[in-house]
Amino acid sequence: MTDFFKGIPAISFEGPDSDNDFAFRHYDANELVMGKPMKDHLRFAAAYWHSFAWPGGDPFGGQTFDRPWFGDTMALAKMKADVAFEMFDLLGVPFFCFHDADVRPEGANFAENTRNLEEIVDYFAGKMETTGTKLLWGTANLFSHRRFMAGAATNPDPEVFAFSAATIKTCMDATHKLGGENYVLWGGREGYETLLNTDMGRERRQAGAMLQMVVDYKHKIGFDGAILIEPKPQEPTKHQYDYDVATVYGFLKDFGLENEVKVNIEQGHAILAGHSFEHELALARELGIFGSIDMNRNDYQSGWDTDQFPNNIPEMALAYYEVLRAGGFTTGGTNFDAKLRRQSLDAEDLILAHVGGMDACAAGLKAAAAMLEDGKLEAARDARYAGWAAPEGQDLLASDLASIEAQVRRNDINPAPRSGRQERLENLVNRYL
Ligand code: XLS
Ligand code: NI
Ligand code: NI
Repeated sequence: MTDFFKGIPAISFEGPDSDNDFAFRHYDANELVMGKPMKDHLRFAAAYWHSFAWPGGDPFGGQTFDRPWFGDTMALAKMKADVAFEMFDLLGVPFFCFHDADVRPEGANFAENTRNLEEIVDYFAGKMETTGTKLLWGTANLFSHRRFMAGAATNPDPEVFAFSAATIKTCMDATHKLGGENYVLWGGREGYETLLNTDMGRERRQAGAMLQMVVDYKHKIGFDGAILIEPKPQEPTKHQYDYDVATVYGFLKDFGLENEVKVNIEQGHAILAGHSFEHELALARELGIFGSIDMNRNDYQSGWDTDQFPNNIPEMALAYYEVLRAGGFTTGGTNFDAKLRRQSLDAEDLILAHVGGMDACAAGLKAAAAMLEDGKLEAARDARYAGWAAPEGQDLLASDLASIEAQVRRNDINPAPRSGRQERLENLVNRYL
């Protein structure tokens, strides 16, 4: 045991009337929701990078957090792992997620990076074995080091492409070895700052080739988790190629990979793209590429990714409603891609941020399940499209313009507009919260 979380109790469920800050009010891991334990619906994961690697900087100032494991040695990397697994245990989160650069010191070259990663992977394996914590996904950080300033797969320099491909391979190996359930590709700096120096067609083809290699390698090593792309519209580059779910789908279709790759959808990225979280989730479901979620909350006034812990239960209910309508998670889960505010210095801030986030997810999930089980929303939606269930409706889609014209004349079709009843449905949703 380290003494980082000294004095902080393991968090348990005490119910909505509890007065204890260090308790769950809504998240009761084994409570059945639609016949399934909440923990299996939500599949919570903690994000290593925000909780243990981020120093609390912003564009105007550097480190505010003073963590005993900050520094670039293997011994400190192991201390960081000790603390991280203590947090997973205190919270009872079943999963975690990491980038290579979060968990190992940066080496002098590729070989040293890999050695460091492998040593930490073995260390993780021991901890996962004793604590039962599992890996939701691994990923490669191909955006922080200066070599990646112009992108990884989409870099103008083939040597950076090679370094990136090799790094992805080592991170896929690490994820596979640790029994990870997914491998994520967030397009760090895969985008551009100015078209004046950018060959967009070439960069897209490079990204397509890299993704194909990732899929080929997955099959080669027998990794049966999902490969997930995480869309984001801007930041760090002015324009990111994986703008949103629709853009990613177009890219996958272009390279024939739509049956091989799914998406990891992040709340804050959806907002930055000018969508709602539920829009992105629903679209991914309809396109058959829904995979996993990065749960956080973006500031609606800022133009960057604020990665706050989620706490807006009505919004989260709408998100989990779409997740449930997708049939829930298979390999995916709810990863808290969320960080403390930089003034939240204390160890207990880190715990309470997750407690609140987990509780808000649980409350949202329960409301979403009630929305679905009650059936009123589904019935209202079905009723709105009822005309399409009739044979005349079905035949239309297989018809042609000239026949339809004749039909409209013959039957004197003269449609009468009907209310969309939006306010009624919004009022209904509020009753489940
Ligand atoms: C950054 C992304 C990142 C990914 C993993 O905005 O959300 O944290 O989830 O690389
Ligand atoms: Ni993310
Ligand atoms: Ni993000």
